Amino acid sequence: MKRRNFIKAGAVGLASPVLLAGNRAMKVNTNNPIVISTWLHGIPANEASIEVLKKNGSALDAVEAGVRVTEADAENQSVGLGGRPDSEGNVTLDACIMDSDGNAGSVGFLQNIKHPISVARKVMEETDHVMLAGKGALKFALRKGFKRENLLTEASRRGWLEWQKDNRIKDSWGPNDDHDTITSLAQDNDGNLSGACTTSGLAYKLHGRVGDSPIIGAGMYVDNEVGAAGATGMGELVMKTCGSFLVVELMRQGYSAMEACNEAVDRIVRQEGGKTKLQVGYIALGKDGSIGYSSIQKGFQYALYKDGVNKLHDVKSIF
Ligand code: SD4
Repeated sequence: MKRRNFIKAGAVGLASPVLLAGNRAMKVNTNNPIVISTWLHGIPANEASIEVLKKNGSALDAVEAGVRVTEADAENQSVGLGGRPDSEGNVTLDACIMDSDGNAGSVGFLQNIKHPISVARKVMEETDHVMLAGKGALKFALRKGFKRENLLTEASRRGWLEWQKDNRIKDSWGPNDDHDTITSLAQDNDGNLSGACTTSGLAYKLHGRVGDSPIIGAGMYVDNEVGAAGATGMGELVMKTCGSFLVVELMRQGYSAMEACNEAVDRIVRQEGGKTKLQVGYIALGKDGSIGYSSIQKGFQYALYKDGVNKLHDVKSIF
């Protein structure tokens, strides 16, 4: 553990290490790996993460392995291969990753690469930058050995053609519910936290639109002293409230993971004038192993692996 403000378990005679986060002591959850991911596809993603964690792997390796399962799933139409295209028929992907040392990498508006999360990790580990976008991100990925692929499946192409019939003439790129980003947060045996977020973004978005998912602090954020948080849903609302950073920072100020998620959702609703038809969901994982979740609308689900069980849970929405 790198941080200086860890009090070693032995030194204070406690069963778990204790960390000073801000001005309060927080018990650190160790030797009890946890993974929390958004939506139903979080279940198989968590399985892959667990394999890593059971072998004493890092939270970083775990979240990457987990979301890669979703990215590679052609049936899943909101992440990676098979993602729904933008209004012009291009599958454009956003992803970010963050480790327990505060390192971060991300890619936005990346095309033709099935695993944007792994490109984001390369940005984090092999460059001095945090974010690469568009053609530059693609060029970087190809240079790093990623394969150029067509990501538009027949099912997603057909959906896009259908959408065009009804919406193109109306210039309506508006919100729709056909989007389910995966955000995954993990804590490893050492108690370290990491997170990953990857998506094809809003279906039929304007060409060039980038959402919250590749933006550190919006789509996902990790502060290894306090906790981690991630978002799904209408990215514009998340970006305008720095959502994931807000959740983690509230935890630093003493909110529980749950209270922090609720407040971040509430913040959006207040910013929207007290009501909205749009959906945003948050998940959070505290350094002490606590979890939080909240969403504006009903329907949001999260997959939690804890104490040896990997299970899907429904979230009670605020509306
Ligand atoms: C976006 N937040 O691009 C993503 C979409 C999403 O569940 O999360 N869908 O705005």
